[in-house]
Amino acid sequence: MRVKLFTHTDLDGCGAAVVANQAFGKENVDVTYCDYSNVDDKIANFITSGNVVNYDLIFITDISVKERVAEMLDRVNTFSPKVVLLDHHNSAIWLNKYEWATVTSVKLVETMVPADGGYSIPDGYEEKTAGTSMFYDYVNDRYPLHAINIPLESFVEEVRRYDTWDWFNLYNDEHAKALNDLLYLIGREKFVNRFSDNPDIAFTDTERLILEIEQNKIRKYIDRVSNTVVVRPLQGASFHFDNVGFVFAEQYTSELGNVIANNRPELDFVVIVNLSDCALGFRGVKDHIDLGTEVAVHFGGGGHPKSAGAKLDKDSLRNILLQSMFTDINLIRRAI
Ligand SMILES: [Mn+2]
Repeated sequence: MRVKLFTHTDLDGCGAAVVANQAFGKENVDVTYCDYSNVDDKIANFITSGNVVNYDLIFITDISVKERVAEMLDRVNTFSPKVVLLDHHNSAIWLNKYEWATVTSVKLVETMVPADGGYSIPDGYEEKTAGTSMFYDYVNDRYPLHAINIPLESFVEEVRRYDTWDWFNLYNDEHAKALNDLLYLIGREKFVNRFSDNPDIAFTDTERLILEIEQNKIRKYIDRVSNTVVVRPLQGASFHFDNVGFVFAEQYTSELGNVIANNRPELDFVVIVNLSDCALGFRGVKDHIDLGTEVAVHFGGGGHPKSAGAKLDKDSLRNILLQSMFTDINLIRRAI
């Protein structure tokens, strides 16, 4: 059985690659990692190259395609039904019109609740889905002999918790967060190989050491950079805030923003200016300020109420530099 997998580049996408390797055997699986910027081209090229005939199954997980490519996939599937797309992003829900696509952000988990009469009645709750968990469920239903595997089940659940933020909102599961850290520290290829060979989520001594070194680096960086916050007013067409904390940083920006916002309650929120990535990050903890719809949109960005972002165009970057002390050498001297 030859399997082609197109999957997202993040932890949830990599988790699907681990599931595929475990279920079908690494030697039978070809993985192509995709971002939203290139997923349509990669899949369209795959189809037009005629490569489709070399595979028995074609999976697309944790990412979706635009209508043009969906139509191409539909033609492939009409000819030979082997395409399966599994995604949990609501923006792709329209793909459900194709029989080969399943897009859902929740699944009903059935539980048994003891009733008064001493017997159990079925009950359930909605659990957030992830690409990896949807793919695992799919494979487990159809190819159970390959897939039943207790460590893999725990791995899948950790990936799901991380991707849906259930790790933070429901479980306070730092291990799930560490799993994501490990991916970015050792790289996608090593990470996928490690968990394909051994899905046990208990970290080895070496992995623990790598994570610990990184944690120390983050702590030192945050200690150093959070001392450089400048408080300024910020005004837009529909908002005015007197105490906004500005900080320049290009690493660990989301951790940094959270720490400053939590430690400095006098600030309305924090703006992390990342000059090398031309990006602005907004972090806050105040319930009455919606950073996504009130503030980030003003900069052409968006996001969530307490965590949002925007891109800085080259002109804005130039303005920041022109208005900064770099234009006045006397200010620099005074600062020194
Ligand atoms: Mn995902």
